[in-house]
Amino acid sequence: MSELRALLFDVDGTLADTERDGHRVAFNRAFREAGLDWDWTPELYGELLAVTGGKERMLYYLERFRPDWPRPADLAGFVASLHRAKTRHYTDMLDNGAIPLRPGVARLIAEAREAGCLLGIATTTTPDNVTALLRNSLAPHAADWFDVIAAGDIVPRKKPAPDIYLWAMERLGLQPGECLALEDSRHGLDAARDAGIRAVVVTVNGYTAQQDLGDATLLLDSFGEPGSPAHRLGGTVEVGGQVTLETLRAVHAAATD
Ligand code: XBP
Ligand code: MG
Repeated sequence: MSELRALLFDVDGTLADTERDGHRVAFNRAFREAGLDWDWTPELYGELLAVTGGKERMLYYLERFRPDWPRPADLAGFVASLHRAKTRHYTDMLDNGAIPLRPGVARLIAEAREAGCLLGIATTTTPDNVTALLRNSLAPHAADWFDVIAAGDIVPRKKPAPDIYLWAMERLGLQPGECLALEDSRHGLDAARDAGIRAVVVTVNGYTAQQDLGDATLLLDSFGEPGSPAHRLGGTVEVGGQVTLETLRAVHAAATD
């Protein structure tokens, strides 16, 4: 069995609950600014999360919900420019009042750093969004704590494709059996598993709680903090209220032996 060398974190939904009150709001601000009548309610946004990536999600919205909306000649260019505005609104929101990290995230990252475990990010979101979240919600130079930040368009196919995990592991020079992924959704779990990573911890949130995630190595409602314990929803590894590095080593052993 390989040693656990790296923790690979998803961002949206895993590090922080960014979708409903962060990304969704930023999309709507960009739409209003562009004079569009598009309005993504929390419920509609839940359906749109079927597609990862902001540009891809806008195209999916048009295709599925606005078939009659008159397309501009350069639709891809139009969507790319809307998406740049959305990223500006999103990073402004983070700079002006951070979205908090989910319980236990900062504690777990600190423990992993202390132990010399490598840290990576594997996300479909835009790189600027990742650094804005880390800077505002974790620490001013927290992006430097990560040995690899794999994000957004650096790979052609976003999750559930495994590409972003494969890219991150190649950069780290690690094999899938040396890594553990931390995710919040079915798409994320599929991406990690198809990249060969057996050890996957999933912490669900409002948008993913109803998904079928029973094959995660450990399924939880959060990583847990003192006074706000984690509850195990699936998997056999003991959690004891808080996910620690010891818990993750046990998850890795259970998944890879
Ligand atoms: C979440 C996503 C992202 C964000 C929006 O990915 O699918 O597209 O919703 O970000 P993950 P962008 O959970 O893998 O972090 O608009 O920058 O794509
Ligand atoms: Mg996610």
